[in-house]
Amino acid sequence: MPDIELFSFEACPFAQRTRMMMIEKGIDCSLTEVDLYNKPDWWKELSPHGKVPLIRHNGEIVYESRIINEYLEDVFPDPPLLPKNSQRRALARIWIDYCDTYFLPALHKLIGDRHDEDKQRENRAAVAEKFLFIENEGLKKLGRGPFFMGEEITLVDLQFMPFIERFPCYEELWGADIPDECSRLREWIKSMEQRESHRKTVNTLEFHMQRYEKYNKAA
Ligand SMILES: N[C@@H](CCC(=O)N[C@@H](CS)C(=O)NCC(=O)O)C(=O)O
Repeated sequence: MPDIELFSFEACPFAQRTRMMMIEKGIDCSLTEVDLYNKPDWWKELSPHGKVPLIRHNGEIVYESRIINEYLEDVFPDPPLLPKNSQRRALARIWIDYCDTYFLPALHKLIGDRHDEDKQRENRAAVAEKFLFIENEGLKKLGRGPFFMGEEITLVDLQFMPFIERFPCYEELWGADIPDECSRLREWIKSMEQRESHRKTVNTLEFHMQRYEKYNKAA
Protein backbone atom coordinates (compact mmCIF):
# COMPACT_ATOMS: atom_id res chain seq x y z
CA MET A 1 0.00 0.00 0.00
CA PRO A 2 1.40 3.46 -0.91
CA ASP A 3 2.43 5.57 2.07
CA ILE A 4 0.43 8.58 0.79
CA GLU A 5 -3.33 8.66 1.12
CA LEU A 6 -5.33 11.31 -0.70
CA PHE A 7 -8.83 12.16 0.49
CA SER A 8 -10.81 13.67 -2.34
CA PHE A 9 -14.24 14.37 -3.83
CA GLU A 10 -14.80 13.80 -7.54
CA ALA A 11 -16.43 17.18 -8.24
CA CYS A 12 -14.02 19.27 -6.16
CA PRO A 13 -11.71 21.56 -8.18
CA PHE A 14 -9.36 22.01 -5.21
CA ALA A 15 -8.94 18.25 -4.86
CA GLN A 16 -8.39 18.05 -8.61
CA ARG A 17 -5.32 20.26 -8.19
CA THR A 18 -3.81 17.62 -5.95
CA ARG A 19 -4.94 14.70 -8.12
CA MET A 20 -3.21 16.43 -11.05
CA MET A 21 -0.12 16.92 -8.90
CA MET A 22 0.08 13.21 -8.06
CA ILE A 23 -0.04 12.39 -11.79
CA GLU A 24 2.52 15.06 -12.76
CA LYS A 25 4.91 13.73 -10.12
CA GLY A 26 4.15 10.07 -10.74
CA ILE A 27 3.34 9.64 -7.05
CA ASP A 28 1.64 6.41 -6.10
CA CYS A 29 -1.15 7.21 -3.65
CA SER A 30 -4.34 5.63 -2.44
CA LEU A 31 -7.46 7.63 -3.25
CA THR A 32 -10.38 7.79 -0.82
CA GLU A 33 -13.59 9.52 -1.95
CA VAL A 34 -15.28 11.35 0.90
CA ASP A 35 -19.05 11.80 0.87
CA LEU A 36 -19.16 15.53 1.63
CA TYR A 37 -22.98 15.50 1.73
CA ASN A 38 -22.96 12.94 4.49
CA LYS A 39 -19.59 13.20 6.19
CA PRO A 40 -18.60 10.00 7.96
CA ASP A 41 -17.43 10.21 11.60
CA TRP A 42 -13.92 9.05 10.72
CA TRP A 43 -13.63 12.03 8.33
CA LYS A 44 -14.81 14.52 10.95
CA GLU A 45 -12.10 13.19 13.28
CA LEU A 46 -9.39 13.27 10.62
CA SER A 47 -10.01 16.62 8.95
CA PRO A 48 -9.83 19.82 11.03
CA HIS A 49 -12.06 21.79 8.62
CA GLY A 50 -13.89 18.86 7.03
CA LYS A 51 -12.64 19.93 3.59
CA VAL A 52 -10.98 18.00 0.80
CA PRO A 53 -8.29 17.69 -0.38
CA LEU A 54 -6.32 16.29 2.53
CA ILE A 55 -3.36 13.93 2.44
CA ARG A 56 -1.89 11.62 5.05
CA HIS A 57 1.80 10.90 4.60
CA ASN A 58 3.74 8.78 7.05
CA GLY A 59 0.83 9.16 9.46
CA GLU A 60 0.79 12.99 9.37
CA ILE A 61 -1.92 15.04 7.67
CA VAL A 62 -1.50 18.04 5.36
CA TYR A 63 -4.46 19.99 4.00
CA GLU A 64 -5.27 23.05 1.81
CA SER A 65 -4.65 22.28 -1.86
CA ARG A 66 -1.87 24.80 -2.45
CA ILE A 67 -0.09 23.79 0.76
CA ILE A 68 -0.40 20.11 -0.12
CA ASN A 69 1.01 20.74 -3.60
CA GLU A 70 3.97 22.70 -2.21
CA TYR A 71 4.52 19.96 0.37
CA LEU A 72 4.59 17.33 -2.37
CA GLU A 73 7.01 19.55 -4.32
CA ASP A 74 9.32 19.59 -1.27
CA VAL A 75 9.12 15.87 -0.63
CA PHE A 76 9.22 14.76 -4.28
CA PRO A 77 11.39 17.36 -6.04
CA ASP A 78 11.52 15.45 -9.36
CA PRO A 79 10.23 16.39 -11.82
CA PRO A 80 10.31 19.98 -10.51
CA LEU A 81 7.05 21.93 -10.62
CA LEU A 82 8.48 25.22 -9.40
CA PRO A 83 11.23 27.17 -11.19
CA LYS A 84 14.75 26.79 -9.73
CA ASN A 85 15.53 30.51 -9.95
CA SER A 86 14.36 32.33 -6.79
CA GLN A 87 12.83 35.26 -8.62
CA ARG A 88 10.88 33.01 -11.00
CA ARG A 89 9.86 30.92 -8.00
CA ALA A 90 8.50 34.04 -6.32
CA LEU A 91 6.63 34.92 -9.52
CA ALA A 92 5.09 31.45 -9.62
CA ARG A 93 3.89 31.94 -6.05
CA ILE A 94 2.50 35.37 -6.91
CA TRP A 95 0.34 33.75 -9.62
CA ILE A 96 -0.67 30.86 -7.39
CA ASP A 97 -1.83 33.48 -4.91
CA TYR A 98 -3.52 35.52 -7.64
CA CYS A 99 -5.69 32.55 -8.49
CA ASP A 100 -7.08 32.16 -4.97
CA THR A 101 -7.02 35.80 -3.81
CA TYR A 102 -8.36 37.58 -6.90
CA PHE A 103 -9.59 35.21 -9.59
CA LEU A 104 -11.67 32.76 -7.55
CA PRO A 105 -13.49 35.42 -5.49
CA ALA A 106 -14.53 37.08 -8.77
CA LEU A 107 -15.98 33.76 -9.97
CA HIS A 108 -17.69 33.16 -6.62
CA LYS A 109 -19.44 36.52 -6.81
CA LEU A 110 -21.19 35.35 -9.99
CA ILE A 111 -22.72 32.56 -7.95
CA GLY A 112 -23.45 34.69 -4.88
CA ASP A 113 -25.20 37.49 -6.80
CA ARG A 114 -27.03 35.24 -9.28
CA HIS A 115 -30.42 36.82 -8.48
CA ASP A 116 -29.25 40.44 -8.82
CA GLU A 117 -28.81 41.46 -12.48
CA ASP A 118 -27.29 44.88 -11.66
CA LYS A 119 -24.55 43.29 -9.61
CA GLN A 120 -24.07 40.58 -12.22
CA ARG A 121 -23.16 43.19 -14.84
CA GLU A 122 -20.37 44.40 -12.57
CA ASN A 123 -19.37 40.85 -11.72
CA ARG A 124 -19.07 39.85 -15.38
CA ALA A 125 -16.89 42.93 -16.01
CA ALA A 126 -14.74 42.01 -12.99
CA VAL A 127 -14.18 38.49 -14.28
CA ALA A 128 -13.26 39.83 -17.74
CA GLU A 129 -10.80 42.21 -16.08
CA LYS A 130 -9.18 39.28 -14.23
CA PHE A 131 -8.76 37.34 -17.48
CA LEU A 132 -7.19 40.39 -19.15
CA PHE A 133 -4.81 40.77 -16.22
CA ILE A 134 -3.80 37.11 -16.53
CA GLU A 135 -3.31 37.56 -20.28
CA ASN A 136 -1.32 40.81 -20.18
CA GLU A 137 0.52 40.75 -16.86
CA GLY A 138 0.89 36.99 -16.65
CA LEU A 139 1.03 34.94 -19.82
CA LYS A 140 2.50 37.63 -22.09
CA LYS A 141 5.22 38.68 -19.65
CA LEU A 142 6.19 35.34 -18.12
CA GLY A 143 7.22 33.49 -21.29
CA ARG A 144 6.12 32.14 -24.64
CA GLY A 145 4.13 29.20 -23.33
CA PRO A 146 2.89 26.61 -23.79
CA PHE A 147 2.49 26.69 -20.00
CA PHE A 148 1.76 29.55 -17.64
CA MET A 149 5.38 30.19 -16.66
CA GLY A 150 6.83 29.20 -20.05
CA GLU A 151 8.18 25.92 -21.37
CA GLU A 152 7.69 23.82 -18.26
CA ILE A 153 4.49 23.02 -16.44
CA THR A 154 4.43 24.34 -12.86
CA LEU A 155 2.15 24.48 -9.83
CA VAL A 156 0.62 27.63 -11.35
CA ASP A 157 -0.97 25.60 -14.15
CA LEU A 158 -2.43 23.15 -11.65
CA GLN A 159 -3.77 26.00 -9.54
CA PHE A 160 -5.88 27.49 -12.34
CA MET A 161 -6.83 24.60 -14.60
CA PRO A 162 -9.64 22.95 -12.58
CA PHE A 163 -11.49 26.29 -12.50
CA ILE A 164 -10.94 26.96 -16.20
CA GLU A 165 -12.35 23.50 -16.88
CA ARG A 166 -15.54 24.57 -15.07
CA PHE A 167 -15.69 28.06 -16.62
CA PRO A 168 -18.13 27.03 -19.41
CA CYS A 169 -20.73 26.65 -16.61
CA TYR A 170 -20.20 30.30 -15.66
CA GLU A 171 -20.63 31.25 -19.34
CA GLU A 172 -23.76 29.16 -19.75
CA LEU A 173 -25.47 30.05 -16.47
CA TRP A 174 -24.31 33.59 -15.69
CA GLY A 175 -23.15 35.05 -19.02
CA ALA A 176 -19.47 35.45 -18.13
CA ASP A 177 -16.90 35.12 -20.88
CA ILE A 178 -13.23 35.17 -21.73
CA PRO A 179 -12.49 38.42 -23.63
CA ASP A 180 -11.55 38.01 -27.31
CA GLU A 181 -8.16 39.63 -26.67
CA CYS A 182 -7.11 36.67 -24.49
CA SER A 183 -5.48 34.66 -27.27
CA ARG A 184 -2.58 33.48 -25.10
CA LEU A 185 -5.02 32.27 -22.50
CA ARG A 186 -6.86 30.23 -25.14
CA GLU A 187 -3.59 28.66 -26.29
CA TRP A 188 -2.72 27.86 -22.70
CA ILE A 189 -6.10 26.16 -22.19
CA LYS A 190 -5.50 24.01 -25.29
CA SER A 191 -2.07 22.97 -23.99
CA MET A 192 -3.47 22.08 -20.61
CA GLU A 193 -6.35 20.11 -22.10
CA GLN A 194 -3.81 17.81 -23.74
CA ARG A 195 -1.90 17.21 -20.55
CA GLU A 196 -2.22 13.69 -19.13
CA SER A 197 -2.88 15.00 -15.62
CA HIS A 198 -5.84 16.93 -16.98
CA ARG A 199 -7.15 14.18 -19.25
CA LYS A 200 -7.11 11.69 -16.37
CA THR A 201 -8.96 14.00 -13.97
CA VAL A 202 -11.31 15.96 -16.27
CA ASN A 203 -15.08 15.64 -16.01
CA THR A 204 -17.63 16.39 -18.73
CA LEU A 205 -19.49 19.68 -19.06
CA GLU A 206 -22.72 17.79 -18.26
CA PHE A 207 -21.20 16.54 -15.00
CA HIS A 208 -20.23 20.08 -13.97
CA MET A 209 -23.50 21.63 -15.18
CA GLN A 210 -25.53 19.28 -13.00
CA ARG A 211 -23.71 20.62 -9.97
CA TYR A 212 -23.67 24.31 -10.92
CA GLU A 213 -27.34 24.30 -11.95
CA LYS A 214 -28.19 23.44 -8.35
CA TYR A 215 -27.11 26.98 -7.37
CA ASN A 216 -29.71 28.49 -9.70
CA LYS A 217 -32.41 26.23 -8.28
CA ALA A 218 -31.48 27.18 -4.71
CA ALA A 219 -32.98 30.34 -3.19
N1 LIG B 1 -9.07 26.35 0.41
C1 LIG B 1 -9.39 24.95 0.32
C2 LIG B 1 -10.78 24.79 -0.24
C3 LIG B 1 -11.23 23.32 -0.25
C4 LIG B 1 -12.75 23.21 -0.37
O1 LIG B 1 -13.48 24.21 -0.29
N2 LIG B 1 -13.23 21.97 -0.57
C5 LIG B 1 -14.67 21.76 -0.59
C6 LIG B 1 -15.09 20.87 -1.76
S1 LIG B 1 -14.77 21.62 -3.32
C7 LIG B 1 -15.07 20.99 0.66
O2 LIG B 1 -14.37 20.13 1.11
N3 LIG B 1 -16.24 21.34 1.21
C8 LIG B 1 -16.77 20.65 2.36
C9 LIG B 1 -17.10 21.60 3.47
O3 LIG B 1 -16.86 22.81 3.34
O4 LIG B 1 -17.63 21.13 4.47
C10 LIG B 1 -8.32 24.25 -0.53
O5 LIG B 1 -7.72 24.93 -1.39
O6 LIG B 1 -8.05 23.06 -0.32
